Amino acid sequence: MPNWSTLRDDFPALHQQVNGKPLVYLDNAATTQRPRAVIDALSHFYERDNANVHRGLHALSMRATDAYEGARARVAQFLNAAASEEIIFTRGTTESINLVAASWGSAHLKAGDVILLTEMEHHSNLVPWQLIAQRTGAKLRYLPVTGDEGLLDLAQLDRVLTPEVKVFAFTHISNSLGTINPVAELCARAKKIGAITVIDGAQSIGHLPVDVRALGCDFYAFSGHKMGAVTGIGALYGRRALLDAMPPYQGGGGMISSVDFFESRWKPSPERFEAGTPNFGDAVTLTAACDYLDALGRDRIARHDSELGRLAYEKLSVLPGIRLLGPKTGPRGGLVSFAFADVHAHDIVTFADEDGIALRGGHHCNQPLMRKLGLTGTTRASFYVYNTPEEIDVLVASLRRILKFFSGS
Ligand code: 7TS
Repeated sequence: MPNWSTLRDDFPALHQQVNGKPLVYLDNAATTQRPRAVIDALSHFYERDNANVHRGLHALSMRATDAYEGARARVAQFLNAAASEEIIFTRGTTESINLVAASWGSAHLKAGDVILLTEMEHHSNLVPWQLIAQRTGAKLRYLPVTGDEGLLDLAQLDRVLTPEVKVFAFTHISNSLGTINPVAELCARAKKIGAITVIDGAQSIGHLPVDVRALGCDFYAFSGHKMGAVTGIGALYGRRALLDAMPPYQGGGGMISSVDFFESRWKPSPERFEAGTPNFGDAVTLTAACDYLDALGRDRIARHDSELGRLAYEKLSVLPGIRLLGPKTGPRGGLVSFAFADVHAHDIVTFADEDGIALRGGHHCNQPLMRKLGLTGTTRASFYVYNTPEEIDVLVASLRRILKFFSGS
């Protein structure tokens, strides 16, 4: 049973030195570390249960199928979905959003329609919509971001959310600003004009309690590797009625009810959207990750991450010449993004690595937002359950050393 006081012991990768210093892992928005329970779940599956799912009548295939479908039920419960059939396994957030854009978009979008996004979207919630817009003739429109404070400009919502909008897709938590968006309100506003909503949950899934029915969204996309599960597995939640009316995204084995030489008929969701051998081995790690996070308590995780985000913002704000992005007050996720006029983000990341600190520097797949803010990129420190206030002090001391070096003093 995980326990907050011994939490770091659950994550083997944290216990190492980097460049002779204890690792300070602050790149959790890119990927989190995995708890032992997740690594064990993966080994256990391959050591005992490995066989292809939904095909065999032998014991291992049945165990593997139970583990795979068990993971689906666990994810449905984790998100408070109405049914397991509303969970489609994918490679992660990117594939989930591509699935909605390609499948729902090809069936419903046409010239004259509008796809509404926000200026803070990750390329994963931007490029798939550009692709379907090009194919269907629908137009893209953006809800603006206020500036460095990184809030959605809700005063503009009525102007952009017009009846031509058929889909409104937005991130729950910004990966480069730390903003927590009022997603339930955005869903309610979209519903009023009959638009469907897609939430990019890459940065919220492991950090906040997520209840898709309370949020009122139509789709919610996430990646397992950002919540302690392994890479290569994630999911798309979709409302049953919408999924049942969507065409397949890919064709192949497992998704058909019957096939003729010239045409085929599809199974309902979720099989319809899971052509080919699914990633059953990695799916079992979602069960272990959901169990781990629920045992810690997702409200408590949210408080912990948000407190670290705020503390980091405060402690970094005294550094000379720092430009901090994201909300100054109000809800903030567990990450902080910053820039210095005279020191490139890549230099900061490289120098911090000498102190054992893992950061990320660059545009964070938010190029249009960075351009709007007049930046080429930022340095980002992002936190998770195992990070501590002391690690923020290590970060601040390292940044002081780096600034001193670059100022030549
Ligand atoms: N959406 C958001 C908001 C993200 O932060 C990311 C990944 C994705 C989508 C894509 O997730 P994937 O698992 O399909 O790749 N964000 C980051 C990041 O901030 N640094 O590395 C990956």
